[in-house]
Amino acid sequence: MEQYTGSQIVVLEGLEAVRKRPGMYIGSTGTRGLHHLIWEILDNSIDEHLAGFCDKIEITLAKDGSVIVEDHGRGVPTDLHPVKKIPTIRVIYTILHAGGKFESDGYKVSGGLHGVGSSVVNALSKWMEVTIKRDKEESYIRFENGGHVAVPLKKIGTTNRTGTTVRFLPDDEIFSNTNFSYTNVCERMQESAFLLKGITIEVIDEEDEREAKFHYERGIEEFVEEINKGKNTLNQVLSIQGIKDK
Ligand code: 0RA
Repeated sequence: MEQYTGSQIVVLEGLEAVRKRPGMYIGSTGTRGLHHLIWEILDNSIDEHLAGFCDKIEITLAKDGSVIVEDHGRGVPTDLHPVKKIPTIRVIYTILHAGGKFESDGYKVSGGLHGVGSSVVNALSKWMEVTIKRDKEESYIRFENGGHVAVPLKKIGTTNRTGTTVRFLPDDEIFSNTNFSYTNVCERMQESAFLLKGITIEVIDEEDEREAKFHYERGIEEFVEEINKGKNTLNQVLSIQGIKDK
């Protein structure tokens, strides 16, 4: 266990506030809230896709009840945050954020309920591990019991790839139900894949040994074709795309 400095105590107080009123951050502590944990983690990977650096995301529902979200983006920077002067990884996973609506980020279109992010998931998890592949190095950090650093960021190997893997176990003292629904996750991921044309999203269920892959080159056009299936349509799907003000 690490020694805590003043600013780290403030961080832990923030995460403790999330544990006191989880509903304020994720809507509920039932099945819906539980699944929101995945959507929040996914949010960062989708932002990386929107920035043009991530074409594949894998979600694994692991046998131990944890969820693994792996993206093939640039990887979370492993150095100090340029503004906050603490490791960027801690900014993302331990500091509460106001949420997309209040931060002037016009590119945030992915769907966390309140856009409050990964630190909320960490706060509501028994443990969370983040593995980063970046700059030819593989690095690892582990948090336990609602966001306390258990293993500080360290190099664990070398790699030629880039990306971020987040694995977390929802806290069963917070959630009334900690069973993720493969069907629910697949439905949401299919919708995301329709909206984010070109991306590949894979969902893997380790317990029941099944998996699904969602990828649509034409996106929303294919979504409309899907809902039109088996119906008499007046015309073919027409899609028009443009860019305004960049
Ligand atoms: C900050 C800066 C950069 C990437 C990310 C964050 C990032 C965060 C997450 C979280 C999950 N997956 C992620 N992928 C990327 C870009 C840094 C650069 O210029 O390379």
